[in-house]
Amino acid sequence: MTLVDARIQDHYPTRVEPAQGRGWIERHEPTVWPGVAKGPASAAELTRHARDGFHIQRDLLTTSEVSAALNELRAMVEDPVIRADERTITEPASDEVRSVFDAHLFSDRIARLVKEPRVLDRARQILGSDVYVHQSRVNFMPGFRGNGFYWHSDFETWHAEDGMPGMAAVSLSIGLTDNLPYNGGLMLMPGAHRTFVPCLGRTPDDNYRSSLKAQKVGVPQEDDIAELARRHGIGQFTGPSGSALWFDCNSMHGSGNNITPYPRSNIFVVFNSVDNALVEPFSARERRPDFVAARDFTPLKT
Ligand code: 6CS
Ligand code: FE
Repeated sequence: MTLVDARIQDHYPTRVEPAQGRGWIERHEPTVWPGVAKGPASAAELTRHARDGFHIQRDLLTTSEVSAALNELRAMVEDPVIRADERTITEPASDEVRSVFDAHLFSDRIARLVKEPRVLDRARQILGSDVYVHQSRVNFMPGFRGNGFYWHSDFETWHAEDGMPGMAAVSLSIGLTDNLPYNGGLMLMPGAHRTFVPCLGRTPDDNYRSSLKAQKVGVPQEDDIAELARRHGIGQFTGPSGSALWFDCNSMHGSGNNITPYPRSNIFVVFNSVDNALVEPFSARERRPDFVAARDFTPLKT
């Protein structure tokens, strides 16, 4: 039994038993919210974001910004203290670093970047409100041994395990290396963000300890994925380092393993609307730790 406040209705029941059925639920919320008229995103970009659930921002970072960030982050993960930190996640089959969470707290450079108008004002424009960082991470996706991420909706996890009430969050993935079709470039189904796909299976306690390595619970059934792909097709975020992908919290996305020599390292920051602050998990017995789901809802200011 999850201790969810009865006043907060669960519009997106998930982690259900097969007998409960898992009929798809149409999205209740807009993708691009009203409320913030001005910002760096063009009308065409916002139209594309609303239609597909994502849009690409070329050259968000300059070449020198990319190399400075990459050098700093690669040095960071060589630090034994960082490697021993619980916010550092290694690959399932090796001790290569897969992700480091709280990147905007570890790195002053990333802390500054998330508050710059070229980032913060675009997030506010999409969500139509003040925002805060729900989660940040650096995904290193190393060459040869970088494991991908199976198909999923981030919102499904954030709703079930973090108590995110509605779809009013947007993620930013900034390429620190080239994102290529063959080195684990993120795949997304354009338009699938308008459908919520409930998932089967109760959330195990401390699920994040395994799910951040390889997600097993909270992934859609294969026939759901096949039907979504039939309706929407599959696109992919590719581009030179410095390119950025903005994608809706309910985008259906995944990435393949990286067996090439070329790492696919990205900075990943999730902005949540301050009007969508977390409550208690809707389908888990306990909250996840703050480094995965922040509970400081103070609005970010430039
Ligand atoms: O559980 C989470 O919050 C993370 N898991 C995945 C696969 N994507 C979103 C998020 O970083
Ligand atoms: Fe994800």
